[in-house]
Parts: sequence; structure tokens; C-alpha cells
Amino acid sequence: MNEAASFFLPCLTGRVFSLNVFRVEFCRTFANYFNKPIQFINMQEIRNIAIIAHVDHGKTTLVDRILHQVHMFRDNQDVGDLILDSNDLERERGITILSKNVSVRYKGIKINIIDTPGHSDFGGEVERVLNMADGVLILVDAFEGPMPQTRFVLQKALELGKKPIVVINKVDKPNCSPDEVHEAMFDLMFSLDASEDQLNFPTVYGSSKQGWMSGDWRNETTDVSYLLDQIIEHIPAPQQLPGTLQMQISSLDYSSYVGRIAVGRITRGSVKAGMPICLVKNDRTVIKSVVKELYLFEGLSKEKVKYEVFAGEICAILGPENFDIGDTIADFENPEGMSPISVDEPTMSMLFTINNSPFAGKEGTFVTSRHIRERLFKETEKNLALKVEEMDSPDRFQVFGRGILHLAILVETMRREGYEFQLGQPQILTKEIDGQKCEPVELLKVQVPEAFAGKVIELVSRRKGDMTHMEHKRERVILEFDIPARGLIGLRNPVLTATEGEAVMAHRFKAYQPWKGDLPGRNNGSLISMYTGLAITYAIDKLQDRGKFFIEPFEDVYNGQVIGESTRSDDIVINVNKTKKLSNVRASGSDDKAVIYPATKFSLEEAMEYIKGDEYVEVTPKSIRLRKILLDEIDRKRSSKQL
Ligand SMILES: Nc1nc2c(ncn2[C@@H]2O[C@H](COP(=O)(O)OP(=O)(O)OP(=O)(O)O)[C@@H](O)[C@H]2O)c(=O)[nH]1
Ligand SMILES: [Mg+2]
Repeated sequence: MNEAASFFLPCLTGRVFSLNVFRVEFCRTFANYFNKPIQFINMQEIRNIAIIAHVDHGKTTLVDRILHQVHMFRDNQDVGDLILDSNDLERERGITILSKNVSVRYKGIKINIIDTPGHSDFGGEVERVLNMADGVLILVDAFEGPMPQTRFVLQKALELGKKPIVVINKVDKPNCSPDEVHEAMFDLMFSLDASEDQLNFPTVYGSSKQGWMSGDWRNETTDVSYLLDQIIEHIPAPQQLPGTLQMQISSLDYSSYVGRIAVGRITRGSVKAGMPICLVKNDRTVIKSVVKELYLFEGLSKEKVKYEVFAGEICAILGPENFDIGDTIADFENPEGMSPISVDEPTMSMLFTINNSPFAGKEGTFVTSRHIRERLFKETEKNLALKVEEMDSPDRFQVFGRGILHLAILVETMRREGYEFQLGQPQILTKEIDGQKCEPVELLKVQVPEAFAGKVIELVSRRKGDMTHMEHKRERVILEFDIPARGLIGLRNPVLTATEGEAVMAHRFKAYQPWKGDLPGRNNGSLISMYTGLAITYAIDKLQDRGKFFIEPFEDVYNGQVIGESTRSDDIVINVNKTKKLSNVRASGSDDKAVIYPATKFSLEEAMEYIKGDEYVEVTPKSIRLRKILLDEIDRKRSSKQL
């Protein structure tokens, strides 16, 4: 009788006691209990929405607020912030990597909400999950206004005919301009060919962080009900199409116990646990299967249901194996597939190889090519935009992804699991179009204080960026460029340095365009260690005028390791292991006077962007080191002569 208790309890505590809610809860509980096919929710009582925006504009914070608003948690329950960004890396980096489904019940209506990632490397994910929604909340930062990813995701949503609600968020920020942003959003929709109905979008202003939404940003409210009311009023309820079962798999859930679970929205018919079904693959082959378990999204989790679920709902199905995104779960007798959806093609590749540095195997648990191979191929089961290819040697794998961040997240996850390996320089994927070599070109938007605009233009132009637009907004300038994706690799650091950390940069894939010719590489050569052993303070001190160091005194280094950046353009081999010659005469405390500048420490992405073609990043659970692929100086000289 657990189900019955879970129905009565909330009613008794008065938490959800409204007539509509009573009906829904009643039917849900008893349908499940008696395993009866009751169509208890009519489609008027469901809304499916996706929350889309540029990175960091506040999507996940808003979902948090909505969950709090509908009392998902006990008043005294400490759930922390950004509960949806649930994996370690998401929390540490403060970004959403995987889209997530949650649902809330408000005024008797079930609102299925899909939180999406805003970073452009995960943009393909957004495109796919939009299939499950009837409307979108397009969030914009009231200070930054529409950014490249806002345009991209909005365009996709409009093309798919979704009804938008514009949410102008972060109106608590000083110097923000919500009215200007509203106008900019209208212009953006207009330029993206929005339909009449879409252009009639409602606008909601507020602050997710402070937990309020309102029809007017000057008129602060106390909660987000205004937004929820707008969703119910303006987002259409799911349409009922006549016909047999069709559910397109738009996303997947992964559990280490049961493996892959198909997630999608039922567009036609109904589905029930135990029911035989067919899986219609993208290539139109049909595989017979059965629904082993059926789940609905309830609150923050999935709830296993035994009753029949009808078109309009978003559900998760365990049963079909070997499915791909875009496949259709269809009727057993009369399977009809839906038109396939595209999965993003990779734009970047990187070599993964076993660690063969002199320090190999010291810090990691999984180090062999078999370990790395298994782990990489396992990743492709759930990481949809990732591809892995074996290469000439069993120790080497080419891994294809959507960008530096996408690949870096995989590398970081693996090193935390205890893997040790090496990475080659990331490469942009070119394409042959009409017999011409083409490369991906990105739209880059940089906001900087006016004084730094010149420096940014110079840095970007050097990397073959063409300025397409320049706009002054108060003391800041907004610059837009078309730049080859290659030129973006390693651009962030110099731009931040040149602008004293003031620049806000965002980019987004634009198109494949003819190859723009060679780009200048890194200006500075590497400082390379001559020997293997402990780095000595005295030696580092004497060599500090040669460049900046990546290592601290008393760190172990090896012959061929890149331990710093030279001030000159060519590589130099240096000896940091040299101790001071001992003599009878003691210099008066000169050793104590050594002032060693703090070492430059790279994050993983910075290291990946920094290395040259003849260098590797060595990744272990404890360290990130840079090295020459050829550790021996004579080998390096010989190889450069051959080139
Ligand atoms: N001042 C202010 N800050 C906010 C507001 N909403 C969110 N933030 C902050 O903005 C940052 C990003 O918020 P998130 O909710 O993670 O943004 P997101 O859109 O989910 O980001 P991605 O998932 O990575 O695209 C966090 O530091 C929030 O605290 C707001 O209304 N006002
Ligand atoms: Mg987020």
C-alpha cells in the first residue's frame, strides 16, 4: 500500500490539496496500484518546455527556483544550489554538460522541463531535445543581451515551430538594460524569420538568483509564479495525433546497472510496460523488442510506472537494445518510423595514446592500451557526439569530438577514474566541398572596454579573423568576427592577458568555408629539460631570464619534458638539475636570496590548446605534464632535418 500512502500523505499535510491535483494524484496512484490502463491525464494537463540560452545566462538556477516554488523539498531540507548540475565536473565548473528532464506539478498541470547545456560544444544536445518540447523558455542575460549561442538555439527552436517565452534574467545586475535587451530579442526573432505567432512572444523579467519573475522588471515579486502562469497560458498542450505508437528517441539516460535507456516523447498512441514493440532504426531496419520497464519523469527523478502512458508525455523506456538517437519506438504490428534527426558531426580530433614517458605508471591505475581502448569505446555508448577510431598502432586512438571542452571533459573524467595516457595536439577537421578544402569558421563575439578594442582586433586579425561588426555600448565595445576554428585554439589566454581579464568572449560554429591558409603558430619556443631528476632552486633561479617556468623547485622532471616557455621563438634545452658547486668559502647567504617566480600552471584545456604539433600532454590522475614527443634531443634534431 505504499502507493496509497504516498497519495494520502501529501493531501493530509495539505501540500497539494487542490481539486485538480487531487484528481491527478488519485488516478496516478491507483492506476499504478491496480495496474489498470486509465488515461488519467488528459493532454490539456501537460506542458513540455525546454529551457535554452547562451552559457551561464541562468537556466539551471531558474529550474532550481521552479523546483523550490512547487515545494519539491521540505522547508528545512538543505539541497544546495544548482541541484540539476549533479555530476562532479558540472558542479566544479558551474556548467551543465548533459541536458536533464525534470517535472513539476503546478495548478494541477504537469510541466515537463528540459534543462539544456549552454556551451556551444554541447549545442547538438539542445537541438535534439527540442524535439520533446512544445515551447521554449529562451533566457537572456539582462546585461549581456543576446549572445552567439542565444541566436543559435533560438533559431533551432523557431525552425521547429516551438512557441517561445522570452525570459530576461539577471535584472538584479547593476547597469543592466532589460528594455534594450527586450528590443534586441524582438529584432533577433524578426531576423530569424519567426512566425507571427512566435513574434507575439510573452516576455518575463526577473532574477533567477533572487528567485522572482514578473511582467515588469521594476516591479519585483516574491516568487516565480508569474513565469509558471505564463507557461500554462502560452505554451500549447501537446497535440494528439491519430495512429499507432510512435516515440522518437531524442536523448538517452545511462545507468551502470542496466545500460542505456531511451528517452523521448510519445507523439502517437500509447505505451505500457511489458508491451511488445518494434524499434525502427534510422536506416529503416526493424527490430522486434519489448518494453521491459517504463518510466515517467516525476520531480527530480524517474518513476517506474505500470499503467499505460499516452501521447504527449515524455518517458524513458528500458528494453530496446542497440538503439541510436533518432530511431523510433513503434507499434509491434504496424511499425512506422519517423524521419531521422541529425546528430552533430565532430569538428575536432585528438590523438589519445598510452603513456610512455619515463614517469609512466607511477600515478595511474589503468595504463595499458587495452584499458584505454575499452574505456574510450564504452564512452561512445552514451556520449553521442563522440567518435573513436583505431589507428595504425594498437596504442593509438583518434578521438573525434565537438570542441576542446567536449574532449577535455572526457579526459578529466578518465583521469579521475585512474587512467593515465597522453594527448596529441587537437586538430580541426577539414572537409572537401566541391573539390575545395574547407574548414570550420566560427562567429566570435568579444565584449571589451573601449580602451582594449584595438588590442583584441590585432590579436584576432593575426589569426585570420575578419571583423564583421562593431558596436559601442556604454563604455564597452562589442566586436564580431568570422574566424577559422583553428584560430580560436589558444586565443583565450592572450586576449584575457591583453585586456586585463576584462574581455567576455563567446563563439559559435558558423559554416565550412574555404581554407584560409596557414596561421602563425605559438610565438614562443619551449624550455626543455636536459636530464631526469629533481629540479633545483639554484638552477631555476639562474635560468629565470630564459623564460617562464611551468614547474616548481623540487619537482621531478624528465629528459625531454617541456618545463617552461622560452622568451625566444625556438626551443632551448636547459639543465634545471644542476646543484651549486660546494666550495670552502661560503657566500654570504646568496642561496637564500633566490627569488623564484611562481610557476605557470595550466588547466587541462589550456595545456591542450598550448602544445605544438611535436608535443604531447601527459595526463595522470595527479599531474598534467607537457613533453616533446621525441624525448631525445638528437632524435628531435634528426626529425626536424627530415622535414
Ligand atoms: N546576478 C545574477 N546572477 C545569476 C542569476 N541567475 C543565475 N546567476 C548566476 O549565473 C551563473 C550561471 O548560472 P547557471 O544557472 O549555472 O547558468 P546556466 O545557464 O545553467 O549555465 P550552463 O548550463 O553552463 O549553460 C551562476 O553563477 C549563477 O549564480 C540572476 O538572476 N542574477
Ligand atoms: Mg546550466
